[in-house]
Order: sequence, then C-alpha cells, then structure tokens
Amino acid sequence: MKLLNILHYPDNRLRKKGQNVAIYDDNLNIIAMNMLHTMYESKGIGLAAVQVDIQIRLIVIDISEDRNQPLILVNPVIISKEEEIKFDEGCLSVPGFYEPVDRFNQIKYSFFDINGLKHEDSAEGLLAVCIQHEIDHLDGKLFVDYISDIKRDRIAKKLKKQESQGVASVRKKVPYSI
Ligand code: GNR
Ligand code: NI
Repeated sequence: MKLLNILHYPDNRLRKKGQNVAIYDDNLNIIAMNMLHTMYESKGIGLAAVQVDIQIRLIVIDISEDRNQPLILVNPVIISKEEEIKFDEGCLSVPGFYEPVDRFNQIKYSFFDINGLKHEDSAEGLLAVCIQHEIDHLDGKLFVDYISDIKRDRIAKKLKKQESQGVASVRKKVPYSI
C-alpha cells in the first residue's frame, strides 16, 4: 500500500472538481485502498480523492473508534438533508485549524460501492457531517470557505508560512474532535 501526499490549503489543486467514476476496475480499488491507508496513517475520519490530487468522485470514511469500519463511497450524492447544526470541523488539508461550520444533522444519500452497485442510506451526526465535508471536497470546496474572509486569509497565511518552514508538528495533530 502507498501513502499518498495530502494537499494543503491554499493549494489550488484542492479547487479542482472530481469527475464521476465510470469504470469499476482494479485501479479504482487500489486508489481506494491507498486512500484508506493514508487516512488511517493521518488519523483522519475521512478523505476525498481530490485531497490526494486524484480528480474522481471517490471518498473513504471511518468514524469508528476502533478504526475498523471503513466506508468507500463512489459518486456519492446527498438526496435530502434535515436539521441545521453548527459543527466544529477540521480537515487534513487545513492541518491544525478548527472552526464551526453550518451543516445538517441528518441526511439521506446515495452512492455506488467499489463493485459498482448502487445503494441508498441515511446518516446522522458525525457521519452525516463527514459525508457533507467530503462531498464538498469533490466539488472543490473546503470548510474554510464557510468562515469569514479574515479568518480564512489568516489561516492561509499561517499555513503558507509553516509550509515554507517545514513545520512537522502541525501534521501530527489529530483533526477530529470527538
Ligand atoms: O479527520 C477529519 N475530521 C473531521 C472533523 C469534523 C468534521 C469533518 C472532519 S473530516 C476530517 C478529515 C478530512 O479532512 N476529510 O476531508
Ligand atoms: Ni477535509
């Protein structure tokens, strides 16, 4: 398995959109496995292909405490959403920063599994928020887009500075808060 390089804000490649997956082959499976490996190594609860510079609509998630319940969602779509909440979010592409974001607490969504079979499911709480966060990545959107321009610019500046100085400690911080 390969550790993939996670792009950091304000890298413009995070603004690219993922294309719908049309072919369910070994290559797709290998990308999904490498993304899960990278997500677990980074202590994240989710990862979108766009974050590792692959422009397809593929996300992996594991919100379980034991880190043994991987979800692979291909071409995920939110069908309905309910109950607005504020959720404190972090992102592996914005290491070390956390801000409250407006999300929905309950969603219905559809997706294809790694074999190309279509499914529909519902989610709430952390899983629902995580799916919304990951689908945003597939549309070139980041959680910092929901906060004030001033806060976002400050984060961009700090990350640029850290990047240029090669700060290792920020990458080790755990991005989830539950
Ligand atoms: O690890 C992650 N934690 C998290 C916490 C609150 C809301 C969303 C997330 S997703 C994030 C991993 C990530 O950046 N996925 O794109
Ligand atoms: Ni993210």
